[in-house]
Amino acid sequence: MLRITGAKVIVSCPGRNFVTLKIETSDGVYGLGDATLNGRELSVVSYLTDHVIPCLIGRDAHRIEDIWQYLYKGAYWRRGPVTMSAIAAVDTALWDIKAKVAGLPLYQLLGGASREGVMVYGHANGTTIEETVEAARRYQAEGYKAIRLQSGVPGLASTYGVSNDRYFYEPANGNTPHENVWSTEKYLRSVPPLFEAAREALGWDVHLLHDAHHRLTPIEAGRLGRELEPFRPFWLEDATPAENPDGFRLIRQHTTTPLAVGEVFNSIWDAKQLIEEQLIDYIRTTVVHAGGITHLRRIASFADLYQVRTGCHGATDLSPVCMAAALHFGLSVPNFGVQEYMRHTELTDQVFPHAYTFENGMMHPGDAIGLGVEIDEDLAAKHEYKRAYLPVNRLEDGTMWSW
Ligand code: GCO
Ligand code: MG
Repeated sequence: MLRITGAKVIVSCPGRNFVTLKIETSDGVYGLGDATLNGRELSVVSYLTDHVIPCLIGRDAHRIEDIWQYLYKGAYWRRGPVTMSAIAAVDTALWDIKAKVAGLPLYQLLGGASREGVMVYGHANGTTIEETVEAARRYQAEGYKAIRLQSGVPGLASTYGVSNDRYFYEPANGNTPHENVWSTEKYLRSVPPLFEAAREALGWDVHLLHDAHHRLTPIEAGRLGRELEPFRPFWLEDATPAENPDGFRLIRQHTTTPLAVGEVFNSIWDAKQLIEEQLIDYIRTTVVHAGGITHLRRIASFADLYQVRTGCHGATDLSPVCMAAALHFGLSVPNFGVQEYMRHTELTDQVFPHAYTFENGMMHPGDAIGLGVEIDEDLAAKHEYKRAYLPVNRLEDGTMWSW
């Protein structure tokens, strides 16, 4: 038995907030798990410190599945982003520990490599089509095989996915939530010309992606998907809010553009109908928000029955600990599709030194034992938590809308 002797939650803001769980064991091996829930970080800190950690001390760190079930079923109150992020952090840290004890990189415990590397997509954005296409050219020159395109919408002051910095996009930045203005009509006019210009400039040997960020109705999404078909997008993401999965059936009736969804899902139950009715092509659940490696593997196995592939969320609010876990998962899982990769800042990478690498559009988790990611606790302690909210959206007449 490998006893869990301690666990602590490390909150740090090296440019943005991250919550990291560190679990320690009787033989000195420790493991890390990401528990960051953007804009709601301290709820997970409290859930872990006040409720989860007291139940962990003394348990056998090797019993990953049993601990997962204990935390999931044992809470009585099931699912939800706070609970599932906390469970995810425990699960990730326990896999890190098990792999370290085995003396293997984690992916070897998950069945070994199913491919040579993990294809990632980067984010090209700009305030105009020309700027976005220019940014995409730079990604292509850096070897990216898949690029997400987000461009400013004429007539709107700010747009999701568009930042001043060409490399880093960080939406969480207000001490209170920023209010953005949204117009679906203006947006819908702006996307097809972006894809047309991008295909002309970049050719056909690169995958192009787009995120509608939950803002369309199903019929609007159907139209956008259909208008993008000539440009062969890799996927249209979060076309419509997914609380009502039936909406995706309506989108499917109108377009063959592949659909991706699920970055805000936290369990297999959120995805079940979408997967078994083949209403989506890519499932975007990721390690930190969907119950860790254990639960993500369950979702992927289920999705594989329906030829749905993985496309894990990988924005900057998922820490390098989550990124490492996602890469071990992505390298090993049979039905891998693509992995999102938004680079972290240099300071974040200093706080979380890691073994994973990027080369020629592909990433690899590296062959360090465990997850292959560390935390520099002294440096982390120098960067205190700073409250930061995601923005909210209103229509031009003031009506609240999905951001
Ligand atoms: C993406 C996502 C992010 C989210 C962010 C929220 O596709 O990368 O939509 O940009 O908005 O992760 O915390
Ligand atoms: Mg998204």
